[in-house]
Order: sequence, then C-alpha cells, then structure tokens
Amino acid sequence: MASGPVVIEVRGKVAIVWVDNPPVNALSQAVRQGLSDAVAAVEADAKVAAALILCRGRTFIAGADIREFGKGPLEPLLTDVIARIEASPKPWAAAIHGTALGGGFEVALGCCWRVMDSRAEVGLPEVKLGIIPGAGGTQRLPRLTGIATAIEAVTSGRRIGAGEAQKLGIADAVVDLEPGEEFADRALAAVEAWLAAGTMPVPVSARPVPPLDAAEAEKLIAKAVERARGQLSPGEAARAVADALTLDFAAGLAAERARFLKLVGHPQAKALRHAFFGERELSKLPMLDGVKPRAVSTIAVVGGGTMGAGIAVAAADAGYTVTVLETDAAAAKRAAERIHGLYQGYAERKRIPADAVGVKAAAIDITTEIGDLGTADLVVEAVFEDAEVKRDLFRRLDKVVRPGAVMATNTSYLDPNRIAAATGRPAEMCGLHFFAPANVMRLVEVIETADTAPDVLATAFAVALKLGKLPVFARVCDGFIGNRIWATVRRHYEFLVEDGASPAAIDAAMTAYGFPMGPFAVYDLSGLDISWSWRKRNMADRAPDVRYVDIPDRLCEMGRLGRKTGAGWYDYASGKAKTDPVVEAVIAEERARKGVTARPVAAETIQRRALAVMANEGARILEEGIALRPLDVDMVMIHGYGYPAWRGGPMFEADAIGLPTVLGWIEEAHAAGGPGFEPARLLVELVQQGRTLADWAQSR
Ligand code: T1G
Repeated sequence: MASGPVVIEVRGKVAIVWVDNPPVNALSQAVRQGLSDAVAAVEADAKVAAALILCRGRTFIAGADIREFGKGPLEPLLTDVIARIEASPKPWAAAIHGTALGGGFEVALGCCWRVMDSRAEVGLPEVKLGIIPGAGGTQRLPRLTGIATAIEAVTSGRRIGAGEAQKLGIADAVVDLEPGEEFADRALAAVEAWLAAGTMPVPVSARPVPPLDAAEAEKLIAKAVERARGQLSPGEAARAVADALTLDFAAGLAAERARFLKLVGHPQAKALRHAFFGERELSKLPMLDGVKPRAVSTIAVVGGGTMGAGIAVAAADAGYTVTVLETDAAAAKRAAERIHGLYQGYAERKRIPADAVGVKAAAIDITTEIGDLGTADLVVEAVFEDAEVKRDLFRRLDKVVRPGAVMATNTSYLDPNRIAAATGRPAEMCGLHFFAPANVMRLVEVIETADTAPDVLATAFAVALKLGKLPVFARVCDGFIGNRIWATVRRHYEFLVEDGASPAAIDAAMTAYGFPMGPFAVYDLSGLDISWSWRKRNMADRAPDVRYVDIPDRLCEMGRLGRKTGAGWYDYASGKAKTDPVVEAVIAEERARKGVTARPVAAETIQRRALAVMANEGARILEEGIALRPLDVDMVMIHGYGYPAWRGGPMFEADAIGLPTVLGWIEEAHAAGGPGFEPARLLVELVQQGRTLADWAQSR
C-alpha cells in the first residue's frame, strides 16, 4: 500500500503501519479501510512478525471522524477493524504520541501492546460529545483498570497521562525521548524486545473483568448521573462499563453499540457537536482573514488585583514575559502575594511541583514605575472599574507605551470607545474582557472598538489563543455579549421573585435545567454591588414605565452585597447558602408595596422564560451586529455563564425547540416584564419566513 492515509513500512521483522490523516488522524472511512487492509497485508507477509501503528503529525489517532456522525455507518465499522487487529495471529502494538482519544484509544486497546511517549495522553472523551465509546472502549478498559477506574475515566472523559496509564496497566512501556531521538525508533525497539521475549499477552477482550460488588457499581452509576445534571451520556457510559460485570465480551460490545446508537442521533449529542465545532469556529472570522497579527513577546498587566493577577499568571504560563504595574509598594506586595497564591493553588492541585511555586511567581515582574511598560508589546489594563480612573491611566500609558504596541482594556461595563479616546492612538486599542478567575476561565470577549485596527484585533485573537482561551468577537455595547444577556435575564428573574417565586425556587429550577449554580447564588458570588453601582449610574435614564424591582437595591442598602459580606440573597453565616427570613421579609414588603399577590411560579415557567429572554437578547445582539454569529453567543453563555453545553447554548436551543414556540414564550416574558422585553425584530422576521437562526447565519 503506497498511497492513502495508511502506509506500511517494513523494518526488519516489524511492519510499521503509518497513519497520516491530518490534522488529528481521525478515523475516517479511508483510515478504517487502510487499517483493515493493513491487517491482511501484514498477515500475508511472511517476513513480518508484528505490526506497529504509528501516526504522522502532532498526534496519535484522535478518534472517530466527528464530521461523519449522522451520515450513517460507512463500512468497515471501527469495531470490526479493531476485532481484526486483535484476532490477528501476528501481534499488533500501538505507539502513542500526542493524544489517543476515543476511537484512537480503542484501536490501541485492541492491540497487544501499548507504548507511550512520556508526554502522551489517552482518554475516552466521548461523553463530551454526548455519546459513549462505540468501539469496545467500555468493555476493554475495565478489563485493564477495573470497573471503578474505567467508570471514572469514561464519565469524566479526562485525559490520562503516560505515567498514570502505565500504573493503571494501560501502557506497557513509556519512553522518555532524548533530544534527537525518534519516537518511531524507540517504539520499534520496544516491540522487538517484546517479540524477543517470545510471550504474547492475552488479548484485552479475553481477560477477566476484575470483580466489583453490584451495589458498588450502582453507586458509581448514580453518582455519574447526578453529576451530569441532565446530560445523558455520562450515566449511559457508566452503565455500559458496568455491563461488563454481567455480560461476556461479545454481549457487552452489543450492549455498548445499542447505547451508542441511542445517543448519537439524540439532540444532546447534536448540541454538544455544535459546542465542539463552535469553540473551533470562534476565531475563524472574515475580518481576520489574511491579517497578520503583530509580534508579542512581552505583556504588561496594569493592576495586580484578582483579575490582573489571573491574567498575569495566564500570560506567564503561555510563555510570555510578564510585568505587572501597581500603584505603590504596598499594592505591589499584595499583587505578588496574590500571584504566589495562584501558583500555590496549582501546586495543591498537583499541576506544578511544590518547589516550582516560588520560581514561577518570581518570573512575573512587579513594578510601580509606569516607565517600565515602555518595552511591552501588549498592555492589558485591569484596574478599578471606573471610567475616569481608566481614562486617566490610558492617558499616562499613551506617553510611555512604545508606538505599535497594542493596548487593551479589561472593562466589563464601561465604553471602550471612550477609554480609547483618552489616548492619541485609538486604532491600537481594543477590549479584552477576561472572566474571573482569569487563569482558569477560558472565555475572553475580544472587543472591537469603533477604531480598532484589523491587525490589533488579530493580535488580540492570537494572544488569547496562545493563552489557551476561547476568544469571542464582540463590538461595543453595554455589557458586550455575556454581561448584557446576564443582566437582562437577571432582571427577569427579579420580576419572577416579585411575582411570587422565591430566589431558592428559581435557583432550583435553573440548576435542574443544567446550570452548575442558580442565578441568585451566582449573583451572591460575584457581588450585588457591581450592578447596584451600574443602576445608580444609569438611574437618570430610566424610563418611568420600565419595570423596576427594588429588592436588590434594598439588600445592598442593608450591606448585603453577597458572599463577601456574609449575606446577600442568601445568608452565609454557616458557610453554606441558607434562605434568610430577612430577605423573605424584604420580598414580602416589596410585593405588598406594589400590590402584588404572590403566586407560585412553576419550574417549567421559570426555565422557559429564562431561555426565551436569553435567546431574545441574543437575537438583538445579533441584529445590532454586536455578535457576528449565533454560535458566538452560544459559546459565551456556555463558557462564561454555565449554560449547559448539552443544550448547545440559547441560540442553538431556540432553533432546536422551534422559533415560533420560543417567540410565544418571549411574548409571555414581554407581558410580564414590559418595556425592554419586546420580541427581537430578527426573531419575528425569522418566524415569519419560517427560517431558523442557523439558516440566517448561513445566508450571511
Ligand atoms: N473528527 C473530526 N475533526 C476533528 C476531530 C475529530 N475527532 N478532532 C479534531 N478535529 C478537527 C477540529 O475540528 C479542527 O478542525 C482540527 O481537527 C484541529 O483540532 C467510536 C465515537 C485531538 C486534542 O473527542 O480533543 O472516537 O477547526 O483545533 O487543539 O468511540 O482536536 O482546523 O477545521 O482541536 O491540537 C472522540 C476531539 C471522537 C477528540 C487536538 N475524540 N478532538 O487538539 O486541535 S468520538 C474526540 C480533540 C469517537 C468512538 C467514538 C482535539 C485534539 P479545524 P483542534 P488541538
């Protein structure tokens, strides 16, 4: 076989089966066919005693080709290919570099031996796509690791590093490459040694399953179901693994297939595929096409508070030279402590060795001299959220920052156009809206101001990608994409409270919907004062007919600013969120003052109003050109606000439910909320035309 994505190269007694299907060696039909043909070729070649799968490019096989999903099964099926590899009289080995994921890992599990590069990882991440392993992963893995570990691996979808894989019995050998060494050579040597030893291991599928008490397995399944908050795949994956306790391999494989088929066409799997590809579409923008980003190697962060410290750590981790500017020595000391604390957290979670904390923290330079920022290629401002403070800072930065450097503000609610206008070079400015904690949260809104130059925007995207973030394009409006939707739906939640729902009932409804936290718990966590000061700033502009709930203002006036003050919508005296009679009394007083008779609100009503309000505000954001595509809105809500990924985000979900239905819900929300909650023109038009948001995005 000389062409196609699978090519055989015979070296001595070993046939190296090269897989070359860029970018990630996904198991397309051609790859499956190539592997299947390779089994026959190896068997037919009398000089060859064993086969070794190696992959070209950056990774071992990263799994099934997700783009083939939903197109119906194309022969040969992966399960059959793996069965052929496992049943071959000549032993097969897998040489894993990069990541062996999903079907890629399953291919490796069908081999006699697995040799891993010490930096490589394996995993069965199918649950993240709303499915379960579909080519024997749930049946072979427990035969190596035991049921409990296999359930943990398939329900989390996490990647297992080479060292751990070896301990778990997944990897038979791990090689640490010396500079100049080829992985292929080392892997080949390992196979030759195994051949020389003359013993062939029992195929994984023929090994016994380490026993586990049925009740214990049930507990693990129940835990997976609970953690999944409505997502089906983790529970199904756990059940599939547990099947191995009662079914033989063939029956277990059939049961796995049945569960796989049930999920692959399910709306949850479609939504998660949308989320997977959506993440990867974010930076594919027409305005970035062919635009070269400016070179960035040094990043200055202004302000070493929670946000600034997080940004600094994220930048240093990505390999940038980082300087943090603080106002005085005391603030600089606090910033240094914060940065140290973040690395300490890494060490506690075993992300870095404990003795690396000091070195990493010290690598971030902290200064109180603005002149030290003169050499920075990118300056990110993360100071107190006050327009005058920021404008004054940028006026000063303008004098010291070198020409050609990019400057960004991390404001969440202020107008970046006005901030940029404080400098003599607004074209070099953009917004970089990080989410806290900035070293953990992947979402970053990249804000194009009225003047941002194309290569400044491209630079912001390039840096964000290098930080491992998910950059989402947005233009300027109050709150950009995420906070604008959040502020709008939060107001609606407040209406529901005034109308009769308790904050706890709303939180329960939304966690049942799949959010990790309810909105009032989030409100308490981020602090009630941010939106309070916004409301005070905008008080004068408020129209008299706009529905206004005074409850949060009253809580703020009582000093209940959320968790940080020990109380907000809930009381935290016990360390846990508790419903507080004081809040109940405030709510009751406000209802009485407005003559509202409290009526209980059903969980479904809360959920559909929330979806409708989010989708409606998202549609406005689209029609105003603040966000470019529905997927940008979806990714912001999933990655910044806990919107369940298995629902695909509010725009995807609105399409899935049907826009006419959602429009009806928006009208209901409008009736309750009044001005500000009118149906978005875009949605009304799409319903009239019988089109979806996805159709609209395609036609632009
Ligand atoms: N199928 C098709 N395309 C894929 C793909 C896949 N499995 N994985 C990645 N791509 C595309 C991706 O869209 C992007 O395209 C490009 O490759 C580079 O990806 C039977 C049912 C391997 C860790 O879930 O986790 O096996 O945007 O930007 O950061 O049980 O890709 O350039 O056009 O992410 O270096 C299970 C998914 C499948 C792995 C590499 N496997 N992929 O990360 O690059 S289900 C997965 C990843 C399955 C079996 C079943 C990552 C990566 P474009 P990238 P990266």
